[in-house]
Amino acid sequence: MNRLEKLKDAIKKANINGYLTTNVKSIYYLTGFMDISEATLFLITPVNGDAILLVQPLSYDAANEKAEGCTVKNIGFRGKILNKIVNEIRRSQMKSVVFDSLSTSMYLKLVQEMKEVEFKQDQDILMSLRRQKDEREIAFLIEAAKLADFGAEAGMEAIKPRIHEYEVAAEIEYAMRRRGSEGVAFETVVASGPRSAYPHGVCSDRIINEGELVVLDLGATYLGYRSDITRTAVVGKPTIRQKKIFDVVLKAQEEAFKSIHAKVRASDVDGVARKIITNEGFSDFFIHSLGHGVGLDIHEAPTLSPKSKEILLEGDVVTDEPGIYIPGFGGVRIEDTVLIHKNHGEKLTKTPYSF
Ligand SMILES: [Mn+2]
Repeated sequence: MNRLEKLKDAIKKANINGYLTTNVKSIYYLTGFMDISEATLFLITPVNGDAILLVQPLSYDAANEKAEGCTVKNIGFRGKILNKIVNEIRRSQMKSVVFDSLSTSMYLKLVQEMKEVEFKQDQDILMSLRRQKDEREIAFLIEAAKLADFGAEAGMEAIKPRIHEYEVAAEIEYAMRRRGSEGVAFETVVASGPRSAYPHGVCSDRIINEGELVVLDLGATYLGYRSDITRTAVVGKPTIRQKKIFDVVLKAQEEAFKSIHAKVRASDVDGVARKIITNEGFSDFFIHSLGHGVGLDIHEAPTLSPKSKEILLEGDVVTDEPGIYIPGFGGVRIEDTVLIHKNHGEKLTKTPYSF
């Protein structure tokens, strides 16, 4: 069954007549056509009948060439998107439509225009299809992870006293780009000294000094698929306290990794890392979830957190990224992108954890 058929099957089971998405990544997932601008693309998938991809004139030729399994229709330069969507929904006689994301104004207009149709919002139907990757997707994710390794290695090599954080970020991004990354998977993080205690510290014009912790968090993109890796370095020789924190985070990361396999609870994997960090007295300083799914989006299902209700499945790709962040002192995070197999996890990112 192809992906559009699987989606139809899922909406049919939920007793819904059609699916409407504007999400560019979901449209790429379903049709193979990637556009850059959201809200100019609408994929309407009736349970009975062909999917219709409505595109702006500037995307029409590319969509026609790339999109598979659907009919591509041009909205037209002066065409009204709303009218086109209404026409398609009426033509296929849908009485209930699920959408994942619509602008508030578009939603209100649709509800106003078609009082006879029930519109419901749901992210899970499609995301639960997207989370388990097939062989082709896994090949792309492996490539994205390899590119991230090039970036991480370049970043580790670039770190030295008196260099700016942004210079390290430039080396990371250049190394990935010149080996084929389509762009960063997310804003590159180079966070040094006290800034390393900010988990989402992006990168600044700060100058890195001898003896400081430096957190590098980065990812590449390959054919739309993303990777995510974090390494922490120290400039020169680590202090006893820096080394202690590094060792605790590394142990938490490795033990959590060993606990990963299909059918384990995502919250249990988080628990393995959290227990190690808690037993060492750092529980107040591990201030985020252990990990998240990675695919066309950098954050997608499943989530590895204490509150997660999800069970890991074969083909899930998730991050394993514990951290300890001490305000004013600095932080350590170590992260790999991990593919879930039946009986074990497989690290897709492989840069050594040197410290
Ligand atoms: Mn991450």
